[in-house]
Amino acid sequence: MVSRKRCLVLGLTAFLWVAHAQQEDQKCRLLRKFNLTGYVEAKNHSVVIGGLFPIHSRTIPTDDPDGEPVSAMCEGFNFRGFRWMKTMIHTIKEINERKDILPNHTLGYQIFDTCYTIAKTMETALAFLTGQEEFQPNFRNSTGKYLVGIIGAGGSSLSVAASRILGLYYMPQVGYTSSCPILSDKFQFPSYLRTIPSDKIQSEAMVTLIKHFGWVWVGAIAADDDYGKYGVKSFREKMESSNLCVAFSETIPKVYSNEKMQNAVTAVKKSTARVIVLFTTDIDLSPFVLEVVHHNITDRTWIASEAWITSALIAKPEYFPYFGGTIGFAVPRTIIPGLKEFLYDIHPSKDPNDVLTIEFWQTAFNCTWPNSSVPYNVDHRVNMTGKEDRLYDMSDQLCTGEEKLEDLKNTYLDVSQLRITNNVKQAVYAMAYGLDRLSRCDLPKRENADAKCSHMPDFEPRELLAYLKELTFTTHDGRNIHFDLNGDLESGYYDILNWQIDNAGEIAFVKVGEYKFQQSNFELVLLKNATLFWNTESSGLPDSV
Ligand code: TCR
Repeated sequence: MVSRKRCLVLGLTAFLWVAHAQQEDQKCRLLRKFNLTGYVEAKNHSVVIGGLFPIHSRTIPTDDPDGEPVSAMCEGFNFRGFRWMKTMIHTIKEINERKDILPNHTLGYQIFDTCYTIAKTMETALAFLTGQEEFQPNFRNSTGKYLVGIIGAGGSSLSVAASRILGLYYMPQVGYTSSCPILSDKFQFPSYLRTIPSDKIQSEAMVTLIKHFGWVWVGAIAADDDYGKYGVKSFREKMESSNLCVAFSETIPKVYSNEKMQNAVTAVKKSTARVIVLFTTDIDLSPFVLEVVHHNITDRTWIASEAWITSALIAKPEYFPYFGGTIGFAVPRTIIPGLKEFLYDIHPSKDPNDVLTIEFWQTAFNCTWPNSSVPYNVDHRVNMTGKEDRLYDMSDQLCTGEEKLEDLKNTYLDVSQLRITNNVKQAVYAMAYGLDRLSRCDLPKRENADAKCSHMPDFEPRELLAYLKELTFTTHDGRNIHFDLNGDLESGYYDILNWQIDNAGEIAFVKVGEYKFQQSNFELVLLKNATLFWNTESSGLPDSV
């Protein structure tokens, strides 16, 4: 086992060294210390599950290409990603307390922040497999901790990157939010499964909705990443095969480009299409929203992809004149017993080394934790005017520790829309049920060469993968989860939500229907008594012909 691990390290090092040597003609000197943050609890557990979450939104640009290659620092604390990560820990605790799943084993975890960037995600994947940082439980490490699989890695571009490395070793990876259709390709991503439907289904759902309302001329805007581009690609294909027309197709830049942004805005303004699909995450969408407001673009109906339909970042009352009437898809919502209490059980005084909790506290309460070295909210983002966006600076107000979580109105604590959060929970359960079957030698029905009676915890990653393929289980809220051979959900549904304004002047996500799918069959159901809000002058159904 040890020699195998060493082999892995050397293999990767050699590869990186060659690339480096070609550039600089130096001797074998490859130093790039990983700079990763996260949580680990491995001691006293049989196996370890890895987790990848976007606890920050980006890395801080480093502009010294001649110096040592450095591992970037992160910024932009992401409360939603932090909640997802806490949900993984909560689920593992719950499973460890249950007597009916893995009664003789307990699960540990090793979680990293991806900072929502590909580079950081690659570092984490390498760290998982090679164990470059000694304290980390890696693939097979000397303390006998076994990394059995990874939950994650957040956005599709990140999962694709991680999966290209993890897949080489058939290391099981269960995604909770990466929905890009290419991840279904088992030739490229042999060990990837997910608890979110592929966007192949969502784009089909969008076209079905468009047909239902009689629209034929629809614009499309994508984020400049795998999610946006493949989402719109699949949407276009479905539109074409239904003889409907895509009026324009634009991308929203991820890094500042006024030119690209204006191209997208101009396309919207010039086109006669009144209905526009927006395939992007909320973080990438927000600069575009500001442009829509700035250009006073009203009288459009936006079809939302799942990633922004319930986003607090976009669903603000001040944007309602522009985005009211938005209609789109969301993964099912649930209530997770005990999660709220678990989320509230957080305080920076518990552990002075828990830098993420300190940063959480500082950011949430706009204060600086005494004697902490955690940078507070300096923001190096380049805004759409091309300037560095120093939105916040160190607060000179010290935190007292008496700040009240109850007073916060914060995404982290908002448990009213647990959707992707539930996908995280189910991804952890999938891994646990797979391990449970493996430990009991409950062989999958289909004949599968890799599925055999393996010894827990000492087994190869692909042996667990064999148990995960075509795994079926029932969730805490009675849903049935079944992975097909590509690791995709075989059946499920989306909620169809419509943005309306409630009596308190807040945006309400009103459920107006469902889109159900089962293998290649699907059904669009609009609730009979649902009233839709349309953002048109007449308040009637928009025309887009
Ligand atoms: N799939 C996106 C990422 C994403 C997301 C979200 C991010 C989805 N839903 C909700 C934040 C919040 C759907 C991807 O990249 O595949």
